[in-house]
Amino acid sequence: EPKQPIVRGAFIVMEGLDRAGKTTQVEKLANALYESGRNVETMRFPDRTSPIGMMISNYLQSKSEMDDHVVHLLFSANRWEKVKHINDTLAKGCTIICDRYYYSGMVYSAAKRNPNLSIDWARAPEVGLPRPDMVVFLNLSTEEAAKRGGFGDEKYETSEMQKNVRENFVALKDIPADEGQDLQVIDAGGSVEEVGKAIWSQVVPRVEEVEQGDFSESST
Ligand code: 2DT
Repeated sequence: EPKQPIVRGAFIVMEGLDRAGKTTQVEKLANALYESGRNVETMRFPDRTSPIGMMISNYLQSKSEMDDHVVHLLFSANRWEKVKHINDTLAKGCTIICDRYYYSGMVYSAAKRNPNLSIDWARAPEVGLPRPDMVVFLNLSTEEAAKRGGFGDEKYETSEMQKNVRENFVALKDIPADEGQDLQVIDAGGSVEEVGKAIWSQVVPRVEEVEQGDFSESST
């Protein structure tokens, strides 16, 4: 029996706390989807390869200083410059697995606890971006995160920032807009294999639904 043509690819986002294994799991999931016969592309934000992305990267490496609002808007612009590519890729039936998206955008900027940079302010420039079909949130306890070793040396890799980021991700659940509801929480405390299996069992049914046309064309 011929397979039905795919309506569009699914847009799957992986979010989570630092050291939760996000990047490893993005690769693992993309490989498994590819082996199941699908077209798949991985993306990550920030995309440090564009001129805007290079400005962000310099900031994260403390090679430049920027106002909190300015860098927030650059992170957002770094997503907007990819919108056409995202839409074209999904339209040709290719699934996208994306390492971080605007959930990180809101949560990290607000974690700076700048009194003039609320989570609502942070959300505004993200409004209208393509809405993911599923967001996998890799959750990691503070204790488990500590066991996985120290911080790197980029700007946000401090225990104060990480604590605030965790609190903000939890608080997303209470935002009346749908951010919190988008997040499918998966415990990242297990082995790479265990976490990979948990992700796979959540993601595949959603990818199949989207391929068959069961999605709403929505934006943030
Ligand atoms: P990576 O370590 O994943 O390269 O991220 N961040 C990310 C923000 O502050 N805002 C955003 O919009 C995004 C996508 C998270 C580098 C750091 O950038 C943070 C960690």
